[in-house]
Amino acid sequence: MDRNLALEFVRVTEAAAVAAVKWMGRGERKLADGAAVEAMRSRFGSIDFKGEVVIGEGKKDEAPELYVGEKLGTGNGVEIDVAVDPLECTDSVANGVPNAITVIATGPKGSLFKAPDMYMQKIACGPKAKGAISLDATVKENLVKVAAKLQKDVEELVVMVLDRPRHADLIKQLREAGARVRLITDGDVAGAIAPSIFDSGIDLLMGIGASAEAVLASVAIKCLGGDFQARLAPKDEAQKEELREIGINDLNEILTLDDLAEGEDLTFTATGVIDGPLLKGVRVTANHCITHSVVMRVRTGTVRFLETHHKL
Ligand code: VTB
Repeated sequence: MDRNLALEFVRVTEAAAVAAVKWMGRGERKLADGAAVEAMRSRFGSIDFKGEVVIGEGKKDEAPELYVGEKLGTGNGVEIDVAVDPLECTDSVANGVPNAITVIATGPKGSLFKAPDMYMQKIACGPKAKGAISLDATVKENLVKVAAKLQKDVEELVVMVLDRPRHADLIKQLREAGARVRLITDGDVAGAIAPSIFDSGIDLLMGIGASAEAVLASVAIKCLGGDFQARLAPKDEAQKEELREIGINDLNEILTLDDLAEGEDLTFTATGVIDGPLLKGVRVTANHCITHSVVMRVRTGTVRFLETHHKL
């Protein structure tokens, strides 16, 4: 892939973040998301590439823009698959709470797992604990193994978990084992990447979140050298049927980083909307709007943090 393409995509996530932040704290999740989607889509249109959305706002009949199957770019240039979350954490923006980002991951045709929209069980750790996590192990076993790799006591571990009733038992098990829990209202893309950021203060992410977020996070975690596992968690028979239709019969299968994002020709681009473990949010000064973004390329392992001052 043209290596400048990843840098082109930062203009797209920046535009979406600037558009979304105008809705911060206004209690309007749909309008915040709509603004991000529109900004993202219009910016994609000016980039020379032949893209197709494989993870997006939903199916064609559910989403007018950035739907799965939508073609992106001018149509000239390389053919790539695109996963987007124009606004990860729409509720956080509506409520003015931390952790919202705009995010894009790309890869060659067929490289990104075309995740049906459903829950996944997830576990993520950083590079030093690579190999120590398993969705087949108990919560305690994971903590003990990760602590050993990090040369810490279990009591020192900090585990990020989405604040949801479905996680009551997980949180109980984490606390009983001695670990500390950091609850987040939304945002398990940044949450899953956080353990791979050396100074995030987060050692693990555990719990159940959305499948699209798992694919997006996996590209960044792969680039940063961390580890991640996911397992599809269909909520009913209809979702199980959806999986059978695309040839997934083994619901116990653990999906690894390579299953979710194959190969090396992968990029991850994100811009902060509201401060989180990965990125600072948008700041507006008298003359500028300042955005904070990250651009990663798996092939080279390059991670670029960009602070951009947009003249108002
Ligand atoms: C998570 C979180 C997202 O969805 O994946 C979550 O990272 C899972 O769904 O920010 P529930 O809200 O049903 O728990 C979000 O909260 C929203 O996409």
